[in-house]
Amino acid sequence: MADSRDKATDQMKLWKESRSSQKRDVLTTGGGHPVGDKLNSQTVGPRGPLLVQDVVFTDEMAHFDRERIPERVVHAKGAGAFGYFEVTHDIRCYSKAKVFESMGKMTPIAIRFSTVAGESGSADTVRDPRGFAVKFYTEEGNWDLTGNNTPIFFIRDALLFPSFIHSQKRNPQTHMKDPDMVWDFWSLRPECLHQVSFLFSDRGLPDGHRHMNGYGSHTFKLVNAQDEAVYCKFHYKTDQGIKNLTVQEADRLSAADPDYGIKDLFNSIANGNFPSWTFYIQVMTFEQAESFPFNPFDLTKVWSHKDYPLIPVGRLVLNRNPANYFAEVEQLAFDPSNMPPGIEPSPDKMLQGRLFSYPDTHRHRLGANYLQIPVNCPYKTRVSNYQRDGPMCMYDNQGGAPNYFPNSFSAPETQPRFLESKFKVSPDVARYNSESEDNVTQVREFYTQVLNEEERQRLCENMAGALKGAQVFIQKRWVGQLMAVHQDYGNRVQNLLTKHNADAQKCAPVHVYSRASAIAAASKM
Ligand code: HDE
Repeated sequence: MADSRDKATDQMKLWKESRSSQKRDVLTTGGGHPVGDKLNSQTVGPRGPLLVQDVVFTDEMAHFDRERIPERVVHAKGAGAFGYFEVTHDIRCYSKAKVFESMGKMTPIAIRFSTVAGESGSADTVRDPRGFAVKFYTEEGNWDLTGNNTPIFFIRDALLFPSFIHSQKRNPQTHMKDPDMVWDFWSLRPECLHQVSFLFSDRGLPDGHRHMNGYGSHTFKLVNAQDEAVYCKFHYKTDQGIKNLTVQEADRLSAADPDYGIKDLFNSIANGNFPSWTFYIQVMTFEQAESFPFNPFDLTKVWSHKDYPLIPVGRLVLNRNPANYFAEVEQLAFDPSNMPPGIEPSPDKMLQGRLFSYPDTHRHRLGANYLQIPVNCPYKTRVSNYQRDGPMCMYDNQGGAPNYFPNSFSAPETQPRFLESKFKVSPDVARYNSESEDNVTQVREFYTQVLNEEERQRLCENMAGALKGAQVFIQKRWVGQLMAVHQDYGNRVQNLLTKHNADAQKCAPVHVYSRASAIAAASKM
């Protein structure tokens, strides 16, 4: 029986076998003092009480009391692994970034996959977008491509993100997931239509983390050695092939094997079956962006692959499991503002909002010196700056080097060749309303041209099955949004809902007490 266990399940056994010497280490306290007895606390007589002088006890308990750090406010459940990015095609005409510097160049990477709305202990196989974040450890600082498994997103203005996430997480009173909140928000913001349609299609339930694509999603800017810039999008396509779960299988796994995604990734790597993704870019010139039929920085829309073909760049390969989950995955901190020279942000309002949010959350979750944690540290370069001190400063704190700038003592200085590319802006500063910037054309194309008949039917069934939990006025508002996409889309979901609502009526209790009838009944008592 033991032979049929997989490597993730057998981790303890494999760890023991991997040790060069079978001799056991001496147990110590956190301070390194050898411990004589770890099973019995020091007490006055066999029945207690305990002694404050029992530092074996206090050292153990005080550390345990502080074991948890805040979980990520979104994307709390995840799996991580390490590997490399290899350049297979020359894109130096677009970007001077070191990571693309020469053919065959390999750059170490870390990747974390995640679900979005669930907590750290939630099931891996729920319908949710998947995070697909890649950290490249480059010689000019880390590059974090903190993407998802979809090329689009629910909203196009970062100001809405906290409310959007609140609506997807727990109700403030019941602490339960609340379909009214979920569908109320989506139906009030029609820019969600594209991402919600993607989410309720088959791709909303990927089969583990290896069988899905990743996307940088936003529009970025690439800058070459001549300081010429283009806009760009990043795509990483799975070499394992796309595989999705059926609703029934995903539900079964949620109960029977909630860590399905983590386990699949761990075992695949442990068995030497290294997952990989082919890495592409799409490129748009500034002139093309000027005459583009819609806002090229709108994260709720894609760029046509026909007009802006995928250009191959390289491949991402994962070949090492984390040696310790907390150290290397829980503390792994991605930040879209981690961009080395040659890669820059576009004006995308969502990307701009993220440039602030991520390092801000890391300072709260991991502390001001989170960039000194080994898995986050830009170890391919040497950090030289004027930042000093702060909690958990782990290195030499830059020793005796001056801690102010400018100075006269040969301490690090700025170099003009690393200046960001220049760009012109002219419009007025204002709060521009982006709610109705064509929310339907690309969704209509997705519904009528990307999906086949069976896929359309499954999308409508999945959507109606979730939407039925919301109040009828919210259902109606959402169906109204679908009608604006395509009558068939709206009608199908409405018909399925009508059936669900009628079935619910049949099952409803005969006496439904309203607040008024309850008060009337009470007054008769
Ligand atoms: Fe995130 N997001 N996000 N997000 N996101 C976080 O950062 C945020 C968005 C994504 O494996 C948080 O470290 C804002 C788009 C991934 O550790 C937080 C906005 C995309 C991960 C945060 C977005 C993502 C996060 C929570 C709107 C795909 C997990 C903990 C402007 C392109 C990374 C953390 C990992 C995590 C903020 C929208 C992907 C709070 C404000 C769009 C893959 O900072």
